[in-house]
Amino acid sequence: MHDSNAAPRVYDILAKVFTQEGVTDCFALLGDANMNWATRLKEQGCRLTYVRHEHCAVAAAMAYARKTQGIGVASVTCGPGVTQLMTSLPAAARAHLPLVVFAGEAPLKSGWYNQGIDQAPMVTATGAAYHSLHFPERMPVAIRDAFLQARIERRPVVLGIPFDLQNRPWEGPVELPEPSHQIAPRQYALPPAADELEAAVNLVSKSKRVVVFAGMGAVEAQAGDACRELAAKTGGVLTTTLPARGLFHDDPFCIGITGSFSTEVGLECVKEADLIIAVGASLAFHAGGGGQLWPNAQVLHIDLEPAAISQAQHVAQHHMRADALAGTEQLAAALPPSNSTWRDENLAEQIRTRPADSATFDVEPDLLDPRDAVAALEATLPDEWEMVNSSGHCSAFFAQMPSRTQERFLTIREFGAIGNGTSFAMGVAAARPDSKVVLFDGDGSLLMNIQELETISRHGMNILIVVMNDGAYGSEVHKLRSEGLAEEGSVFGYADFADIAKGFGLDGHTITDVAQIPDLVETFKSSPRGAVWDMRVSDKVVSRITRQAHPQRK
Ligand SMILES: Cc1ncc(C[n+]2csc(CCOP(=O)(O)OP(=O)(O)O)c2C)c(N)n1
Ligand SMILES: [Mg+2]
Repeated sequence: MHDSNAAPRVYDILAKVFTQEGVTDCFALLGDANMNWATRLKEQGCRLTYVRHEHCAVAAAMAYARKTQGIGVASVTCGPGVTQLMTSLPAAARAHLPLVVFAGEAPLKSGWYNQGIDQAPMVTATGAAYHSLHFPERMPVAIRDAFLQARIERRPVVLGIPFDLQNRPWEGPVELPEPSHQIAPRQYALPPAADELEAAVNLVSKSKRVVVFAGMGAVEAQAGDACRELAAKTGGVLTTTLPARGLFHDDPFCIGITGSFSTEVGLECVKEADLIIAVGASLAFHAGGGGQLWPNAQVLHIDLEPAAISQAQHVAQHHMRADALAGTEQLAAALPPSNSTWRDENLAEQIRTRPADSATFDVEPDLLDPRDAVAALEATLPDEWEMVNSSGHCSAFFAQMPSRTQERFLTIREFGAIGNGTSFAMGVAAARPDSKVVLFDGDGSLLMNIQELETISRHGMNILIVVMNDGAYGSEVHKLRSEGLAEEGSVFGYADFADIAKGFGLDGHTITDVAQIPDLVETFKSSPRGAVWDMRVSDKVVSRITRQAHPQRK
């Protein structure tokens, strides 16, 4: 245990600065360059989740940051600890997630160190910021500034601190610097400028078929009700991006996600639209189908950073710079009543009753249609469980759970990497320790970081992993088949996840019939452990977006 009378070392003070920043959770994998600091941080009351791969420390911190709307903190050792982050850091940077990563650096005192590598260019290439801290007395201020930078720039900030410096006696001031929240500029809901509001009112008043399209900016600004009001005032419909899905889950005129995972009704609606009001959405390529989804619509972008060009597409012709809440509220309030006839009982019924995708496939009798599996999960899983969606072809099916709220949902997809599901679920579990967490993942993605089942088990996290096991890299299979190419590198057979789970100390079940699900829900409800459900699904069912993007070659 720590001798409180011992003269403090630099790492003691650095841990205190993190504690003073309000850090209550840190995801870490220890090595020479972070273990002393991390041990002190834990002694000061921070909860440490010790993962089995550094990638997963940062990925878990990403989900934690998203869920708490705070700063995620992770820690890795120098050299190989840092090089493991080359997939998670870009993912965090592109998703605009504020993180502070305490990384070591090789010791300065020796001319050579086997784990030494030039960390800065690798980290900055990912879009994260990198600061080498080489002057102990200034490190507390530099750490405080890193928290400020992460929050303001909404990206990861990596701190490289040579571990020989961390271990030196502290010779700096006794007083710690003021924490970042005390010096940060005030945040407030930026109202629209009068001329932009007036132009927006004119534009919207002239439109007959309005779609209010909300992204994470609308979620974070708590603009859900204001968007509903705006849609009602225009007689239009509501939709969201994939990460914001569920924001309007109980609105009869919500057409679900718009983008790769649109429903059939949703596609028809946006095709008919003459105006898309994008609220707090970055208008990413996939959200608009590369500009194909709404051929007849103008776009009004309400955002703190309204865009003309996004991801190389001309996405919006009209702009209103404002906070999502203030902008949407003021626009709704200023609009005259609409005479649009779009909203009617017929449309509501179509939204309520038509399947997301009505295509039919020849499914093997002993395997599940992924759509039936998801419908059964949707009907059975309790509303209050946190949901985490991962990646792969199966994510198109898992996205169709329209009764679930945004509040209890998380997906982070900006870098398009598989293998993050377990980490994201751990981040959510840490952020919401009193909730059960359900992860929906593919077999390939889960296997990519399967070692984290041990972390889930060891930390007693109450995570249920539902694997859509098609025995394959489904995304690749369907693309290879559409090209008429051999599928060999993408079909591996059905790994037995129930046994794998048990080997890691979790519960494991194989699901071959959706009728098993209600009993398994009851079992998990009363279980303190994590569990894996291995759902055996057919690889014959191809999602709409894959069929469209990769039609069968004639
Ligand atoms: C890190 C990384 N490696 C490879 C890929 C390419 N990739 C995209 S989806 C996918 C298959 C995922 O398989 P699985 O998790 O089983 O989901 P499925 O597509 O079968 O539903 C692969 C390999 C990727 N996106 N990210
Ligand atoms: Mg698969």
